[in-house]
Amino acid sequence: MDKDEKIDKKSKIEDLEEFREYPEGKELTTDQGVKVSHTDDSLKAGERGPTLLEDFHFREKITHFDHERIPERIVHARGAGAHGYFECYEPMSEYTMAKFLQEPGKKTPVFVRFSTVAGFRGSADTARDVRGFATKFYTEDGNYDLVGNNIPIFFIQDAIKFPDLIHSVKPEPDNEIPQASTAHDTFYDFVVSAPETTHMIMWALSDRAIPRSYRMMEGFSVNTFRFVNSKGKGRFIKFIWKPLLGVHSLVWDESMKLGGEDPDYHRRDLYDAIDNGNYPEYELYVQMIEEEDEHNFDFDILDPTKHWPEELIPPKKIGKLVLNRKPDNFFAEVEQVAFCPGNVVPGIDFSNDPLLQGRLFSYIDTQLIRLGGPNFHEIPINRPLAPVHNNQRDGYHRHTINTGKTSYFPNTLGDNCPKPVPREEGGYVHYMEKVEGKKIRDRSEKFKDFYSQARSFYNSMSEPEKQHIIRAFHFEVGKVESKEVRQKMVDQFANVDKGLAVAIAKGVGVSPPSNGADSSTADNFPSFSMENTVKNTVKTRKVAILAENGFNYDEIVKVKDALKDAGANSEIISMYLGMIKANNGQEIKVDRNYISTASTQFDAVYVPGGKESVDTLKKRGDVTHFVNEAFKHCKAIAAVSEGVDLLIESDITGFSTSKGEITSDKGVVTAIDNTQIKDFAKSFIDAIAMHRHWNRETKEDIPA
Ligand code: HDE
Repeated sequence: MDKDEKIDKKSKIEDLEEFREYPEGKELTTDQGVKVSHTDDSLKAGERGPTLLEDFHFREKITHFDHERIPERIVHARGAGAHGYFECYEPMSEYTMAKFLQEPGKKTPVFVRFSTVAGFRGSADTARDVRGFATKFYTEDGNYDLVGNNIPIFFIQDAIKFPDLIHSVKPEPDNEIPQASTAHDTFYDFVVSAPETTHMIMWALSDRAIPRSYRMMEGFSVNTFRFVNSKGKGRFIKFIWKPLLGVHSLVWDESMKLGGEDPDYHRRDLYDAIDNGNYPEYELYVQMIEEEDEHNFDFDILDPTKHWPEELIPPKKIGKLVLNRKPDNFFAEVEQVAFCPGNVVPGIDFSNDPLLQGRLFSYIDTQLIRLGGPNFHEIPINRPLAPVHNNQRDGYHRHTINTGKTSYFPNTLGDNCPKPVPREEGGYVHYMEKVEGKKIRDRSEKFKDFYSQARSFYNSMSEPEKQHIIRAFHFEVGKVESKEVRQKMVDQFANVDKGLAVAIAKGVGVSPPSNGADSSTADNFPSFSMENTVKNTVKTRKVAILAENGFNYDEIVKVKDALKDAGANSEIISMYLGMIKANNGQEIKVDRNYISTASTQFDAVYVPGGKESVDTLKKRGDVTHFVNEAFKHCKAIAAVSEGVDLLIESDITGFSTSKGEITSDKGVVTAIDNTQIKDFAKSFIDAIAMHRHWNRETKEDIPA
């Protein structure tokens, strides 16, 4: 088989087949392949006697169990992954020789792992945090890892501070509190002690840090890399993944509740989407800066706390990622996958970004301890599809059986094999950047501007986004016990915007600043705001339909069908699981009851009519809570005929209804009669596509 044929979108899946084990119809054996006759009792000296050492089956079973755990990742411990492929859109040969970016339509297998940073492996998915977005491309030139995050910048400028940052954010060492949360003293103590964190804190306290789904967040390389073409010309680059469904968030109250109601919310969403054939899709963009323009920006392009605004450095769309297969085994694939930003292929190279330089060391170092030795590249999920030949030998868990006598180079006994490959034939040659300078521990002047882009970020936010940021500060800084740290936070963020600092101070019981910056004079970059994202689809959205016996059959079926046609899923919520009967005698299956779900697990709520059904709903506190909460979280809510009475009796305010008309008011869609049910469904779908209706000013007064 020729190489190009081999590395297509399916080949990693096929490569893994050799390692898959299927228990169906199989006999029980020991690890040595000996068939086991009895596994319920250990071998004893008499029925009531001691267990015997010679029971090899017992010893093997217990020993293996005792060693099942490996250390979790020191950061990004909590995650989920999926297989898929990357498809190149257009030839990029002018910029890079990376083979997977040369031909339109060329598909390269990938494995992606999404993660949170701070929480332990068993922590909740929806915690406020940066999300990891790590992609392993199994290219014909070897593995390329794009190990990014869903926020385009980072907290610190130099890798040497990473242990400090992470120690400050992880649970405090005396009591191991809090889990998966930045809202505590040591983290904000670090923030005020290292003001380079300011810009990142603005992003981390924005809605970017509480994504609705892994399928609805961007991915950024964060660090500056380099494209190198076949002529050896280099350009500075950054990568961006953009989700086709747009960038959408949860609201904070919702993400906290989900942490308890469904801690697996994001991984469940990812796997459900793949099961339903709604494959998560993202397009890859690259931003490029010519070497001669390196110094033409207000910020240093090697500074990882600075974003490259799309308005200044327009991203070029170069391909698409599709995730279409769940892992078969979480441990074997998601837990054992080992990413490293240093895994590059010819055509992709590094910059001197000091955060990146440190990362190049850290990832391999951490795999050595986490995966138990230097042969982790042989673990099935990590194995390149490209051939591997070298003189590295032995070590723990070596799989390869190297033949021959020579394991050194140069040699004569082995015809000098394996032989180095010249650049023209695909050998990796590092970019020949000229480097000179004194050995110093310092950073460039532009690195020391900690506030300009933080101001731009704040100035680029819509009003609701600004309010969410202020509330996030109230929550986070409000949890800091040290008044001194709280005061310092206010003083530090006065450098971003005085109004912001005054608002923070009010919420956290410290003095407002007397001076401060005016962010409205800073640059405004619409690309920073999630307000300007895709809002024209309801694909994969989940709608809760609240119904009891006596519901109006047509009002459910027609709306359900319209939602399905638009690509959304709906579920019937009722008091009890089983079937409920419509007012025309037809039955419908209940998907969830109020105990097993909550409004937080849906994007929208629909209340159909049917007098008996609505009369039952109106009597129930958990139903009123359901609609109140959906309203508070700014979700689309629809009700038709008697269903409207439920909304009127709830705490939802600020919407109008009028007989004979379909009214859509801040995402509340109502129709007092059902004569135009199709148009009603259309208005509801439009309201869901908006994602959230942030303009519900009164939502904070809603008791839910
Ligand atoms: Fe990581 N990071 N990181 N990081 N990182 C790890 O590697 C590190 C940074 C990122 O799903 C670790 O295999 C240092 C930035 C992701 O398996 C570790 C520095 C970005 C993942 C490590 C950074 C990332 C990691 C822990 C400062 C965005 C999860 C386990 C210089 C571009 C990968 C592991 C997965 C994981 C070190 C900063 C992304 C300890 C020293 C910036 C997505 O090696």
